Amino acid sequence: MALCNSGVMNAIPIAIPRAIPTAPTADVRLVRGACPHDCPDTCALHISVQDGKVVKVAGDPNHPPTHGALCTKVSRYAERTAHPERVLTPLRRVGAKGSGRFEPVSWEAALDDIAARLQAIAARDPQAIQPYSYAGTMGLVQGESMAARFFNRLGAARLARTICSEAGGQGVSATYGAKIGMHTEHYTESRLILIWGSNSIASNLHFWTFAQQAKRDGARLVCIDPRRTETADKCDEHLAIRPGTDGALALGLMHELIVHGWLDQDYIDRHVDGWAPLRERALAWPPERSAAACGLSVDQVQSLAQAYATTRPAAIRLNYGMQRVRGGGNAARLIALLPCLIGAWRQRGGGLLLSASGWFKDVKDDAALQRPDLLAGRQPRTVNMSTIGNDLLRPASAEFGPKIEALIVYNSNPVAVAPESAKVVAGFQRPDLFTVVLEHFLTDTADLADYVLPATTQLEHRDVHLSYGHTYALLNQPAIAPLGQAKPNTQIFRELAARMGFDDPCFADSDEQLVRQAYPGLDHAALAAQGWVKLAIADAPFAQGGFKTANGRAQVTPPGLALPDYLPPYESQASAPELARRYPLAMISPPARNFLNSSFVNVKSLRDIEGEPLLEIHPDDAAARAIVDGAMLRVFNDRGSTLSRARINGRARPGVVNGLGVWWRKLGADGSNVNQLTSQALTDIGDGPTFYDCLVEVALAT
Ligand SMILES: Nc1nc2c(c(=O)[nH]1)N[C@H]1C(S)=C(S)[C@@H](COP(=O)(O)OP(=O)(O)OC[C@H]3O[C@@H](n4cnc5c(=O)[nH]c(N)nc54)[C@H](O)[C@@H]3O)O[C@H]1N2
Ligand SMILES: Nc1nc2c(c(=O)[nH]1)N[C@H]1C(S)=C(S)[C@@H](COP(=O)(O)OP(=O)(O)OC[C@H]3O[C@@H](n4cnc5c(=O)[nH]c(N)nc54)[C@H](O)[C@@H]3O)O[C@H]1N2
Ligand SMILES: [Mo]
Repeated sequence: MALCNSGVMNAIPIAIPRAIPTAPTADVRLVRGACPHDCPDTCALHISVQDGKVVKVAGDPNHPPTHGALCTKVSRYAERTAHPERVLTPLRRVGAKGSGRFEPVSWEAALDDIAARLQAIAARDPQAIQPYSYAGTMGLVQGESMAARFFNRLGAARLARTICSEAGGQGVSATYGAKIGMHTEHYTESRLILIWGSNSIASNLHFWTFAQQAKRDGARLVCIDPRRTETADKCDEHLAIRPGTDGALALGLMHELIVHGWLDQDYIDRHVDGWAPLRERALAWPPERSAAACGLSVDQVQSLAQAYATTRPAAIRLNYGMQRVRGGGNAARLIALLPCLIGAWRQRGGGLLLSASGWFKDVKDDAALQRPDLLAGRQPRTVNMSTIGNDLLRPASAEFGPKIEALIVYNSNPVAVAPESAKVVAGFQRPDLFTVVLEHFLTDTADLADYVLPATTQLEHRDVHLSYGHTYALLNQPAIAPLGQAKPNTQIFRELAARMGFDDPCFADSDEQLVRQAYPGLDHAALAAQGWVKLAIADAPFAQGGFKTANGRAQVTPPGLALPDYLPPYESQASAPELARRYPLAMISPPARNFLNSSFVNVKSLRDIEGEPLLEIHPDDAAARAIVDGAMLRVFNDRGSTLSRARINGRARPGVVNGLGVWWRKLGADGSNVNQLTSQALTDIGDGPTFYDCLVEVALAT
């Protein structure tokens, strides 16, 4: 890696390195891999192996979107894999649930007992068995392949995987027909970039490299974020919008585009359906109204509109931070229309990117991998992962169906990451709930399990990847043998299937076969040789329209949806004044830079950088409560309370506090984390969580 000797991108890079060959020494074997984490960047990895041990994890300098640089977290991936606290044998609970006391058992004993318990429940109603998984690994094979086959064959309840991106993802898909957008590399050519709801330096580092390149070439960067993030620090302008008001800003911008004659009417006429009624609605949003809703100045709204309308190419990097609020789906739809209104798509450095994952639909085959046909016509109920707190506590009813009797968790840490933790914890603590957790570590969730099964990490198993931030498919080859008795998720479900008597041939498919089934449309020889393959996508994909909607036009009001509008947060001064009298501060809980959701919180070198759970607060809000920097705070609302250290560092805007997440509860100050405060209310579109739609009050802890 040409930027810094360690190969670690701790600091902001100064140039995009040119491809350089990697030259392993004689006894060091190079294995091509992919970073498995839930991040838009999905880096291509070069893993150096010597004597059966990983000696180095580096970026692949030839992979165009990630160009050899790794984040601080993943450059320490070997440390995470070899961590002394890895779970390396199956564990069975001894003592009370949640006591955290386990004994090692053999795989045979664990799987025999689990299969027997599941069979007994399934004999009554398989829908009482609930899988719970998310993107702990984003691999298509270790994510949802054998596991999905297993649960489909069983007829278990289904899971609505909403915890992250449904509101924004569905909002953009409704508009463009899929989760598709600009190529990340082309942001180097943009002359204006709106970084909207994204702390790119923390969560989309390689995009940031391209944005920096653009900036050096004269581009203007504008950050739209309630928090003055590390990214905002480095932009030309920061608009510290109130949480959950992005839709009002988009409507204010549209107003200006209309009244100043800045619309690309030709692009709209050719490539957009349904603009006329939205045009009327936007005319009711003069900059004064928009600015008042967003907590910005009128001038900020006007100048942003002017810059956006008059600079080419103009690009938006939208990220999921703006959609974890009541109106997140509508806001994403409104923002997704902006590049259509000014014809920004005509240039490849213009347009918008929220997610690129929809591009991969053309080459992958989820049905071959997950086999929904194994449901054989059954339609089990679906439980929303964002309301697992409520649903674990629900009794059987005609509407809900059976009580949840068993929970199988893999690739997720719901006790730490799901909203309204008091209920999530109470649910997991139910003595009559049978819980199995496939994990690397004894997370907060694993602590509440009946069985913990040791899973392999990315260095120990095979997988194949897509990306939601670029347009390259990647292969991950196993670098080392599984540590201890760890097994890949696929193998654990294969062995469980055998014990359940599932003899369909698909349960015998190997991981190599699953890799091919996942991507029938790819050149697997090239994938193996190079580690990654670029998808064939036009440079300026919508220059002539060609969205993935039914008629190829962007949709203002797709079938089944209302005309997009600004929906204020559930919880804010303006929309819930009664609640705001008791809880006057809006809390957002964006990720701490050195954690990835709750992953890496247990890696000490990274936890030491973050220190402890922090709550950033504006000096005025602090002074009003006699809070000084470094004071221990109690943060609370009707749902609960948590302790955090006060940080008065200029990053919080008035009226908003930033509780950086997502800490493991047991490593926090009082055995809880920010999700003690967040609510299970759902977004307007997609039934997603509303982590950043949350009023709190703060007081000195006594
Ligand atoms: N280091 C690191 N990288 C990550 C992650 C991580 O936890 N750590 N998480 C990964 C995951 S799961 C995802 S989904 C992706 C994307 O992950 P996101 O969680 O979207 O990551 P951020 O880029 O931090 O974006 C959140 C930003 O949105 C801001 N924000 C909060 N509320 C609002 C609002 O109402 N409006 C606007 N405009 N902004 C708001 C926050 O202050 C924050 O800066 O990143 C991934 N990458
Ligand atoms: N307050 C608040 N809460 C949030 C967010 C926020 O911004 N604020 N962000 C939300 C978002 S965007 C998301 S995506 C969710 C993420 O929530 P999760 O998807 O639960 O992500 P992680 O917390 O990283 O937990 C993933 C777990 O999977 C395990 N794992 C990794 N690889 C494997 C594997 O190969 N096999 C097995 N069996 N396990 C594996 C890891 O060890 C880790 O414990 O959190 C959400 N929660
Ligand atoms: Mo996410």
